[in-house]
Amino acid sequence: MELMNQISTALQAGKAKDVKALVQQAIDEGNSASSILNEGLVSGMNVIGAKFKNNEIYVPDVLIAARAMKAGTELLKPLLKEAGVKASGKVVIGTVAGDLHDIGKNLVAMMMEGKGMEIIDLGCDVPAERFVQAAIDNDAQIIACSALLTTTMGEMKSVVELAREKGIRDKVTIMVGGAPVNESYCNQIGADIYSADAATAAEAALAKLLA
Ligand code: B1M
Repeated sequence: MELMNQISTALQAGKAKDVKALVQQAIDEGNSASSILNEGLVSGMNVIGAKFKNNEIYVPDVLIAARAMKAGTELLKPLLKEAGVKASGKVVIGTVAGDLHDIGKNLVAMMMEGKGMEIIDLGCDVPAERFVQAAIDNDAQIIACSALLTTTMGEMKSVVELAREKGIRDKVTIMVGGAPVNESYCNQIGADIYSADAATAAEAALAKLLA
């Protein structure tokens, strides 16, 4: 637990090198990737989020913490690629237009990849047209949209509507997630699957591909 607190504290201080070393230590000591992720990295990022909300810290501080988070998650990437049931299938993933938050989206992509899916990662600030065109071009079975802002989550509805207009709605499963999104919003916009976290999203995608 002490080590997890150290990871969280180093992340809050934006010390990417320390985060990397501590995460490596935690791996070497046999901690599971999910406990390092949730009790160390995500818990540190939650503190950053609360301070940001209260105007105790500002965008550059958050960016530095985000960079430290990435340094840690990179090391966890191979470990999150669990053994077990895998499915082949293509997933187009991105953070919606106007939204630059990509940490959660990267985790979802990482975990889906770990379950054997081919990931077409469009990055962040992705307009509906790019999601839909990439799904058509790659013959993808799933479009996965992430949004972290209440002001951008509406873009997910545009993806659903455009998929319908372009005639691929019945061929593609549209998954949504991110802090302001919930099950009822998913239903409201006519998307198919809402997941609260990256592991659940990967499970749900796997179940869909195997169905
Ligand atoms: Co921003 N930001 N931010 N930010 N930022 C939030 C989201 C905010 C809640 C902070 C706060 O006020 N407490 C707030 C949003 C308020 C709202 O709309 N409700 C906010 C704001 C306001 C802003 C700006 C507008 C600030 C400003 O400029 N005034 C600005 C917007 C920029 C833009 O996008 N256009 C902004 C900027 C930034 C940074 C660039 C500095 C940076 C992002 C860096 C990056 O991502 N590369 C940043 C960060 C880091 C945050 C917080 C602190 C952390 C987000 C994060 O990475 N969490 C965040 C506060 C918070 O969340 N505590 C905040 C860790 C990550 C693992 O969790 O992304 O939620 P999350 O992903 C989860 C689940 O949501 C889920 O799985 C993951 C866990 O397993 N999930 C999915 C995510 N996508 C999914 C998709 C799925 C399924 C599950 O299926 C497809």
